[in-house]
Amino acid sequence: MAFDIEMIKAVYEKYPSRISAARKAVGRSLTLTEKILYAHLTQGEPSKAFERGVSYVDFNPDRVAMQDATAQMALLQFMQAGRNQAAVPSTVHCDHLIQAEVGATADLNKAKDKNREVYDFLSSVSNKYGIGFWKPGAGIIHQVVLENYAFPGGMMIGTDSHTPNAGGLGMIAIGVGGADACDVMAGLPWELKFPKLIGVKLTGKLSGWTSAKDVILKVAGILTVKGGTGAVVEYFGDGARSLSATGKGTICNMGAEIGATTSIFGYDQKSEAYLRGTERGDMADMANEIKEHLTGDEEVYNHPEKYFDQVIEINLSELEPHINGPFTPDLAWPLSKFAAAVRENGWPAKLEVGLIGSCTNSSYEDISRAASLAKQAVDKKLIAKSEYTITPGSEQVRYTVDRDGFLDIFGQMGGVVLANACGPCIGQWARHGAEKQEKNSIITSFNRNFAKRADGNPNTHAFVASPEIVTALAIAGDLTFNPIKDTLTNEEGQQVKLEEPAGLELPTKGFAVEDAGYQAPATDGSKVEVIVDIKSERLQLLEPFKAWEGTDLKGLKLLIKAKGKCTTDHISMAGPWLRYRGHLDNISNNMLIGAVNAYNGETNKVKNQLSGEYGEVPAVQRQYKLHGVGSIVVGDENYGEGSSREHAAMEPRFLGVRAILVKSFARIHETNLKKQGMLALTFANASDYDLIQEDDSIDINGLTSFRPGLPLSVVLNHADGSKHEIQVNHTYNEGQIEWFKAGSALNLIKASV
Ligand code: MIC
Ligand code: SF4
Repeated sequence: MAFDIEMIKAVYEKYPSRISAARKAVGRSLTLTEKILYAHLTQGEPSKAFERGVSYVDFNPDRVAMQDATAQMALLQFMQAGRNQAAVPSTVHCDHLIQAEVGATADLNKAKDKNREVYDFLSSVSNKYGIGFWKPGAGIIHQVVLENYAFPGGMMIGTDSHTPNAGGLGMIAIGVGGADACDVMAGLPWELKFPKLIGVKLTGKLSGWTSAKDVILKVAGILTVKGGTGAVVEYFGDGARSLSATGKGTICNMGAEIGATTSIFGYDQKSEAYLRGTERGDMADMANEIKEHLTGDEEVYNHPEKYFDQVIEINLSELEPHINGPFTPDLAWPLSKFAAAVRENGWPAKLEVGLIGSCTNSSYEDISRAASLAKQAVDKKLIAKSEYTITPGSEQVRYTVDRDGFLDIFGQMGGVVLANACGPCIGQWARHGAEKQEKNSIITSFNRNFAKRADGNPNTHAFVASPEIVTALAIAGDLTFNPIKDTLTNEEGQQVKLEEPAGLELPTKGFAVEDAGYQAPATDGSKVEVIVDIKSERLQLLEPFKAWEGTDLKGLKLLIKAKGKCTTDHISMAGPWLRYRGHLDNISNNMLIGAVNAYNGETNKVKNQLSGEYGEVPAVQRQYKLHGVGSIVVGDENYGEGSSREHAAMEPRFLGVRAILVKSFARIHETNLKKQGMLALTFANASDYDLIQEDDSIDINGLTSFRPGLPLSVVLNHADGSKHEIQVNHTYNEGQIEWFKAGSALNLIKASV
């Protein structure tokens, strides 16, 4: 990819002068995160230190990556932006829409047929605007990016929350909504609140059953699902240097689960080996020339407490394998404590399915280590008790592990190889019997395990672990099995023990692939036509949202007060709804259907204040819209956690919700709301959440003097005639207030053409 080499050269040329200017401006040594951020400032030479967690700063990312389920909306917006070409190298990856049912080939063919309209749209729109297109079957966005595009010291945004996977190769890679991607492709700077910095010092070395996944499972347990909000997690130390590049990718990938803006490792010999192993020796040579800039300053790593806002230390030699779950990725259990937890909590001990792979854990190393266990099972005459599936992350990995015999070993153990795609990780799983909603357990090497996510069954207890642990437990068919100490009975009635897994970081014979599945865009796309059928139920051209009416908002009806966890999966469920990701009207029928109503503890059942009757959330909201009545959604902590999908922000906007008022937001979701011209507000006093009543009509005052840093006031008009006035905060800067006024950020871009 010659174009990339030129781009990377240009980035690297700026490094020495920018870094020394930054060091001078800041007057101290620099972390790696700061170096990369300073090297990508739009304003040129850095002239001052930014206040972490406070200052909004403009950056020029080097790349944009989009996956099919979010690219549709991103590109529908980009089509409105009035540009001829994407301003920075960009790619689209078809990975989310392939449903796992029987196995790779059949599932992929079925998906190509079922999703033809969407693939044709994405392929032609990419072709038109100079965007690289990775066809269905090519692999999962983050793995394909790691193998082809990620480079040390680069900066990328991607319309998927696990974009930070590229941090494994030393790139600042951040998950965003489609509207942000649209801005960057339109040539505008990309804005980010200057992040806080969490340093994780890794000492020692992994061994035995422990793998890179356990580092992030442990960190998730320490920091919880909101502990990384607004922060970049930077890993360093001898232990960091001992991890493979793909292992580092796993850790950075799953950093999304602690809400981190991104995670990163410095450039080292393992990164170099991975670049050379993926036929990018020229990039490795270039990186070597400026390698002191591609890692944090020594002084920083010697005295991390002086440079990071928080420091965590983990000794890899003492780290135990972990299993996290159920229902949340931060409920971390060391393996030695897990069996007791299963018994005490009454989780189903019988393991129905073990699933390995996904964007998080599908490297050559992961697959070879898991295969070493599968081989033992076959050799020791153990029959795997659970169903077992393997999702390779890319066609290159799949082809190579097939060539090296690993897929065959999995087959002998009874494993089923699924397409190179997201599949069960995002509810694209035709799991037979799931509709019966039986209580059951599954374990995956994926990253998220929110309720209903994999198979739509709220009673599926999903746990997350390394591919090695998933494989061992699938062989045992039992969640309480501890492969480090327990034995299993084989077909011949003998007690056998699994030896520690073993594998290779990179294939000794190198990677191979016949057709990686890439389609380069036309050099001149001006003649390429993009067709969207107006009768389509899957694609719909966007209509601009209305500008703000210039007054305070009075009499908003409370649509729902959501209680507890309200992730983007609760706000805009994936699985069967992925089908409508390009059709705003149709997908809006899933709005908030998974959120728990604080007044009755039920999902998708809220009071319609116009009729007094209870109805489904989208239906009630459509009634408000029909009657021209605005509404408001109230939520709890970390509202909008999880995915980058901007549908979770666009749906309420489209259906006429005017504000989302919560205790706290997850970063991507808050930005998505702002971009779409919605009011994203937080309670100044979290306990005011309790004052909101089911029949409230709510006023938002202060909008005519809406200013950065100035709280707004909210009046709760209760049904009995009493009132409460409360203060609410916001984080809008000047520019973002303009988005609100214009009705959306896109309306402003259009106006600027
Ligand atoms: C996810 O893992 O939740 C997804 C599906 O990849 C999402 C993107 C989407 O909803 O399309 C994400 O992580 O951003
Ligand atoms: Fe796909 Fe799952 Fe990765 Fe999201 S987390 S990109 S759904 S494999």
